[in-house]
Amino acid sequence: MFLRYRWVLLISFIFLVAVEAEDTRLEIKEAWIPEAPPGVSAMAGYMRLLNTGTEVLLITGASSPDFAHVHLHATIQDGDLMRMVALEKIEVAAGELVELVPNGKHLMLRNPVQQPRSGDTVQVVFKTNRGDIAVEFKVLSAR
Ligand SMILES: [Cu+2]
Repeated sequence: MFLRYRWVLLISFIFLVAVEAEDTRLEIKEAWIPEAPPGVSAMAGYMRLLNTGTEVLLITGASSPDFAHVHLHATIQDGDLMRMVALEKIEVAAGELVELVPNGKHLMLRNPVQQPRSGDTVQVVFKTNRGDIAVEFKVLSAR
C-alpha cells in the first residue's frame, strides 16, 4: 500500500481528470491509481466523490476490463496494525464529499490483464443505485 503521496501531485492533475457526470449529479475528481512498485500487481484506486444531487448515492460494487478483481476496501486501525477490510458499499449522502484516499477507503484492483504503468488510463465501472457509472482513472507515479 502507498502510505505517502504528494499534495502537489494531486493539485496538479485535478483539472486533468475532473469528471462531471451532470446527469447523475455527481462530481468525481482526482481519480488516480499510484503505479505499483516492481513485482507488485495489486493496485489501489483513489478519488473524490461529491454528491451534488438530492439523493443518496450507493456504490455497491466495481469492475474493470483491466483487472480480474475490483473490490471496495477500507483501511482500519487494528491495535498497532493497519489492515484492510472489504466494504459492501460506499455511501455518499446528498451534498456529501467522500474521499477515497491512502489509509482510508479505496478501490482494490487485483490481477491486471496487463500491468498498468504511469501514464496509462484504467477504466472502472461502478455499480450504483443510479446505474453504472464509468470512471477513468489515471495511473501516476507514486513517488
Ligand atoms: Cu485494499
